Amino acid sequence: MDSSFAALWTSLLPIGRDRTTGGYRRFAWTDADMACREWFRDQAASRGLDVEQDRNGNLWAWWGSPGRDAVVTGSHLDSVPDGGAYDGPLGIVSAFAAIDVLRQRGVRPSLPIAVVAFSDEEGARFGVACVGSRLLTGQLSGERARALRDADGFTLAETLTKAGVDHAAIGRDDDALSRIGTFVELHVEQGRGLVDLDRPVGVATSIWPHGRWRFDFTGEANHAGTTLPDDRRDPMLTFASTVLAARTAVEGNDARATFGRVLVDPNGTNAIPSAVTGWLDARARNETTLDDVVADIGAAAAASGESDRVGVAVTSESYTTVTDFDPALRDGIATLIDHAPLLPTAAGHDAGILATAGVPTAMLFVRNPTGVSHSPAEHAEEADCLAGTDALAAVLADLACR
Ligand code: HGY
Ligand code: MN
Ligand code: MN
Repeated sequence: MDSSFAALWTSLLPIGRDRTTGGYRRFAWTDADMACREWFRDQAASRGLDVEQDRNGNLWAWWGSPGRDAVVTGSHLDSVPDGGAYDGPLGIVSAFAAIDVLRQRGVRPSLPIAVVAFSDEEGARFGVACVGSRLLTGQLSGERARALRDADGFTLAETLTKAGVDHAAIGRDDDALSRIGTFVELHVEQGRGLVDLDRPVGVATSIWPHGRWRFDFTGEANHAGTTLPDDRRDPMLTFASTVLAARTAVEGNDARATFGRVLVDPNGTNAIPSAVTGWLDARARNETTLDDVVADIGAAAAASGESDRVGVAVTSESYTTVTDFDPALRDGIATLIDHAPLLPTAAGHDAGILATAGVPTAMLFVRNPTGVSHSPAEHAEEADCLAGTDALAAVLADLACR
């Protein structure tokens, strides 16, 4: 059976790739993201699928008339800074390729099938992850979303207007939501679970609870050479202690805590900073552990701030509760696709947002030989991607041919 996977994959690969690092910078509503959206429309059009952009900027390509009980598959096209090629796009390329497989086999679904590209899953530009699916399900209000700002000070409202999206209309979309009968997201695995199990494809059991917190450290700018150590109010020092506290807080816990983004003001080599802002990404196997870890880090930051005479303010920017995927759907899918193994993940996904909103949802993972993700080194072998496409095609046929 011919597969269209390679052609789809190759056509998307150059968009938004940085020549120096080889990583992707497909941030929401930038030129690279708009080019990815154009690619999506072209791929849908070449397959005779009708495309619509919903009120929240998510793209849908329909095989069959949009309607209730639709079998929806897809993922996201945006990336983290210098992200890999697979996180997100693999789910969308595999979705189009799976439709091609079904058509080649002469499958005639009785339910509509849709491919969806959710907007701004990574939150790399405006700070909140899964903006498109959170708006769709009402887990993020239009009011809060409109006010989100990027690093250049542009609000999401201004950005949407520039992209031709009516920002006044964003928010929970019951019409779009009520059409989804089932959602299945295929994703590259962001770990080595499938490598250890020696299997190309797996099925998700759950997503760890996770969130993002902004830590603002406020001190006093002063001269790097002439200011005595005891006279300093150095927020970098407090930040550094807090980063170490994050490492300590996860010791012995099934938890992760990462400061991966930092802003320093005024950011001069020979000046003590006046302010440092760091963003904490924290995750854990359960919510009690997550809450304890974040509380420990906050307490450590406050204690260091007191001894350093530095102000500390912690703001929660997003929080996602634990997601347990629909057990019957999950087990049925695993049986259908060659008794694929079941595994949890600590990565967030639009599938988790939909599951939390009550949509029957499942996820397929495709083996990642190194487990590396959110990096240009992220990878999946083509044979495994084809196995993923075949598995997805089998799942879509099973769900849509009732
Ligand atoms: O950050 C995450 O967990 C996901 O990759 N968006
Ligand atoms: Mn990601
Ligand atoms: Mn992803």
